[in-house]
Amino acid sequence: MQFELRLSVAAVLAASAVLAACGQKTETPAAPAASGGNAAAAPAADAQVVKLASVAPMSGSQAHYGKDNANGVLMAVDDLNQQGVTIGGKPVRFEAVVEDDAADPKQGTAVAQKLCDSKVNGVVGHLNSGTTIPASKIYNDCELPMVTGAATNPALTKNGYKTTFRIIANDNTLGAALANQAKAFGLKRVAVIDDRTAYGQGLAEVFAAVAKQNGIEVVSQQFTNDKATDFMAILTAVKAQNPDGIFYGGMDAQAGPMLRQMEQLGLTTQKYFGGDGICTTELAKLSGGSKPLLNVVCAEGGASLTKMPGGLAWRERYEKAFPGQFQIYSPYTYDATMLIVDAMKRANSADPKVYLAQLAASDYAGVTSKISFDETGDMKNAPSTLYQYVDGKKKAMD
Ligand code: ABU
Repeated sequence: MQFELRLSVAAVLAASAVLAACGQKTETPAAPAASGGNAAAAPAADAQVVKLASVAPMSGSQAHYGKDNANGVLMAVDDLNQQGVTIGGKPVRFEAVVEDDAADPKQGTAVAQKLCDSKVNGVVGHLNSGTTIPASKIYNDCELPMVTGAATNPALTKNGYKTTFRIIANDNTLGAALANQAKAFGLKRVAVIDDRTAYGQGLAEVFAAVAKQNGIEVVSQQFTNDKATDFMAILTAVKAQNPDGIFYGGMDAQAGPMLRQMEQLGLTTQKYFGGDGICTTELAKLSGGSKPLLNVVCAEGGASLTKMPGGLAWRERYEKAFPGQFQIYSPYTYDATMLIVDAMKRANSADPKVYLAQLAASDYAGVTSKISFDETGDMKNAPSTLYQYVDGKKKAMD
């Protein structure tokens, strides 16, 4: 399913019901919500239009991540329109363009080409490393900057593309942090499972390599895929090796049912490690209150909300605008949107070819962190945080 939205925060709430009902493109008039309804500051109807795209899975089992990502962009666009931004001396009206790549690499490249052809001014996305890496070539070819706040495979920034930026820590950091925590727990034998995606496989390889360096034996390696829901066979094979920890490289749509099936097999004492892909609000629901949720340790490539410069106040505003929809990446997609516009302002231009140099030179104080980039487009000094689930809620370990 592909669709496109150009609307403000409140409008997307109304639109989502329409989308769910008929799966069609929809457009809805602006109606500020996240800003507190300060309509007086809204830009003139004849202002220059600057289009900012959010690309993520908006359909399928990962739609909850995509919705959260899009919400971050919508909230930023609403805030910008309330601020009354001028670029190159002209007032600007920002529009969010929400695209669905369905977590599918082919659909991801098709969407990227569509955004190049339709001449949007900047891209926030994609979410999955498996879609972001191939899409990054297309954006580079059409000189359209993309900033991801979710895709963590280190390879994303290794192609020399000047248009590719990431504002969270990558999987080298996350995999190592998890393997070091396994050592700190005193674990000796771990099983490693991954979903064979660019993200899941890459993260599992980092975890396994650092675990081995830490003197931990990898006693079983198993593979699944990002559509699977039945893990009984691989968990039975894992159980036979008697591990004291299980690592899963993949997303929450698989990790949730896997935790339930671990309980059914009596795998209730093993620590369960995963990256940011499982570190969501949704994991608690998907695991159905099973005991192994208490054993989860997941790593995220940023500071906890309490340690983010503007985290808690921002989170409160998000909850008002999008009740019950917070997952994980929306603070980053919010900052990515603001970061792109900050570069436009400093360049006095919304032309991607003109503001790109300013984006690369960013030194931006965001809600999540101070953001600047190394020469590859990766964030400098990106923090990371380990979490556990307490009473069904994600809680930072430090
Ligand atoms: N970073 C986890 C989920 C997105 C991805 O990298 O595939």
